[in-house]
Amino acid sequence: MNIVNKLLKGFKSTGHCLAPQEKSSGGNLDKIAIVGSPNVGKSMLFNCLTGTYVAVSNYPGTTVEVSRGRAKIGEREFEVVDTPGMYSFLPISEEERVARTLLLEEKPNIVIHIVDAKNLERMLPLTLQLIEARLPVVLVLNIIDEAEKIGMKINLGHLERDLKIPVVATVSTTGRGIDVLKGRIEEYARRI
Ligand SMILES: Nc1nc2c(ncn2[C@@H]2O[C@H](COP(=O)(O)OP(=O)(O)OP(=O)(O)O)[C@@H](O)[C@H]2O)c(=O)[nH]1
Ligand SMILES: [Mg+2]
Repeated sequence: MNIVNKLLKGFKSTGHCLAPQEKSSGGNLDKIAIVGSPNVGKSMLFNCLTGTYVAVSNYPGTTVEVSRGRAKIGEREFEVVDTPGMYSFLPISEEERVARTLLLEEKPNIVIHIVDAKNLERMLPLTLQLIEARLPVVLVLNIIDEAEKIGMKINLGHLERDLKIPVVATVSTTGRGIDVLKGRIEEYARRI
C-alpha cells in the first residue's frame, strides 16, 4: 500500500465531511449520489440500495442517462442517484460534466464514492478531490472479493483515520458489506 500512503501524504482532511451538511435542494427527500469511475459497480450498488421504484431519464440538456430510485435506510427514506462514470472532478467527457454538475447543483446529503478495491491507488485521487470540494463523502471499496483473491490487504481503519470519512468494503454482486454500509449511512444521516 505504498502508493496509497504516498497519495495520502500531505493530504490533510479537515474532517468537514463528518459535519452537518446543508439539506439537499429540490424535493423533500434526503439524497445519496453514487459516483465513481466506469465499471466499478455503481449500478450494482444502486440496485442493492434501491427497490423497484426506479426512474431513468436523460440529465437535462444532455443525452446522458441518470437513474433515480429510493432507499429506506434506518427510519429515513432517501432518493438515490446513480451517476455517470467519472475519472476526475475536473470534467473532460460529457458524462463527467453531468456527474460534477449533479453533485454541485443537487447537493446530495451523502456522496458514495465507489471504487474498485483492486485499483484503489488509481481511484483514490478522485476521493481526495471530492473531499476537497467539501462533499460529504463515504468511500466504498467494492469488488473486495477480487482484491482479496489477489492477496491485497487494505486497512480500512487506517484509511478512515487518514481521510476522516467512513470507509466500507463491499461485494455489490453478493450484497456483502451492504448492511455495514447502510449502518454507516444511517449514522452519518443522523447528523444531517
Ligand atoms: N467480483 C465482483 N464483481 C462486481 C462487483 N460489483 C460489480 N461487479 C461487476 O462489475 C461489472 C460492472 O458493474 P456495474 O454495476 O455495471 O458498474 P458501473 O459502475 O455501473 O458501470 P458503468 O455504468 O458502465 O460505469 C459487472 O459485470 C458486475 O457484475 C463486486 O463486488 N465483485
Ligand atoms: Mg452503471
